[in-house]
Formats: sequence, structure tokens, C-alpha cells
Amino acid sequence: MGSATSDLPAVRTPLGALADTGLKIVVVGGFGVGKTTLVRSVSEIRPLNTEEVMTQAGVGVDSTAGVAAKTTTTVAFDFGRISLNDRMVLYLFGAPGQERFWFLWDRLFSGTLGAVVLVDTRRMDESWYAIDRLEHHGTPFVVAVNRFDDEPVRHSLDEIRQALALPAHVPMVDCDARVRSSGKDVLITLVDHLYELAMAQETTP
Ligand SMILES: Nc1nc2c(ncn2[C@@H]2O[C@H](COP(=O)(O)OP(=O)(O)O)[C@@H](O)[C@H]2O)c(=O)[nH]1
Ligand SMILES: [Mg+2]
Repeated sequence: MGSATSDLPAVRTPLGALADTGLKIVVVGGFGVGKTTLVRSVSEIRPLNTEEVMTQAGVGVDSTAGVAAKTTTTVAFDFGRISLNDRMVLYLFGAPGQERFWFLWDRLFSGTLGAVVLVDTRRMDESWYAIDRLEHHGTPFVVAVNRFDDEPVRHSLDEIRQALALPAHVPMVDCDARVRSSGKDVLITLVDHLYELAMAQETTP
């Protein structure tokens, strides 16, 4: 069985009610930050995605600055599923990263309980838009820093928090999107955060 997350709190809140039907989580962030990688590495089902080999048509349109090795791109979104425990199933939607698909985001966010913002410190500016959209929608999120081996300087989470002007209540974690346990930790951080928010709401008169 090996449920790695049986230590999750027993769910009694509105979050608990939702958990029976599955929680919709979106994974957002800039182009090439590792969204498809994360959804693939944690998903229990063969992840559905629409990864396409980047065609000549994308040259000069999709920014590949800093991600020269990237030869495929997600044209719609990634989809995956993971059970965190026997009651909690997450449905993961990886948002497309290119600016010309940003119009899809508002639809993607409908019914979303929470989000993971993936950050690549080599291209931090790519994360601004995602954070701005989430704040606009009032969607709770955590920020996961996907550590690439060729980071010129390793910035601390505090430095990244400052650079992104993230409020103290937004959880931040390091991750390696390629590693299942690491991706799962990110999702657990998000669910814990959602749980705390739900508890806080319940205790507010
Ligand atoms: N070194 C390293 N490479 C990564 C990591 N995460 C993703 N990649 C690679 O970075 C590239 C972009 O990742 P992808 O998931 O397609 O990005 P997306 O555009 O956000 O969906 C792929 O070639 C991945 O294999 C990581 O944590 N470390
Ligand atoms: Mg992708």
C-alpha cells in the first residue's frame, strides 16, 4: 500500500467535503519551468498532455532564452491525477506556458481549489504573470522553486520571496520536478496550506 501521506490531517472541513470528489489543482509558471515534468512525474495515470515538438513556426515566438535544450512545448495543457491518501485525489492541470495561450488561463482556473506556481530562478520574471493571475482570481497558491543544475547563483527561498514580493503567508518550497517524491511534497504543502485556510475560515465567525 505504502501511502506516503497517511500523516495528512484528518479532513473535516469544506476541503474534506470536496476531497470526496477530487481537488482540482493547477500548475502554472513560465515557459520551460518544469510544469509538464512535474505533472508527469507525480501522476498515477498516464498523463494526458499535448506536448508537441516545437516547430519552426514557434521560432522567435516562443522564448527559449535559457532553455536551449527544450525541443517540445505544451500547446494546451497537461493533465494528471494523484491520490494523496484514500480520500484525497488531486486532479492536476498544467497550464500552457506561452504568452499566446494565456487566454486559456481564466477558464483553467474555474473550479480550481489551489495552485502550484513553479519558479525557475534563471528566469524569474516568467513567474510574475502567473502570480498576478492567481492573486486576481483569489486562488490560494504555493511557490515551488524548481532547482535546475545550471543555476548561475543559488538563491535562497528568502531571496526569491523578496524578488517576487511574495507575502509571508504564501508557502515556498524547493523541488526537483523530475522526482516524484519531490513533486508530491509540493502538492502536500499546497494541500496543507488549503487545509489551514479552510480551518481559519471555519473558525471565523
Ligand atoms: N535539470 C533539470 N531539468 C529540468 C527540471 N525540471 C524540468 N527540467 C527540464 O526542463 C525542460 C522543460 O520542462 P517542461 O516540463 O517541459 O516545462 P514546461 O514548459 O513548464 O512544461 C525539460 O527538458 C525538462 O526535462 C529540473 O528540476 N532540473
Ligand atoms: Mg509544458
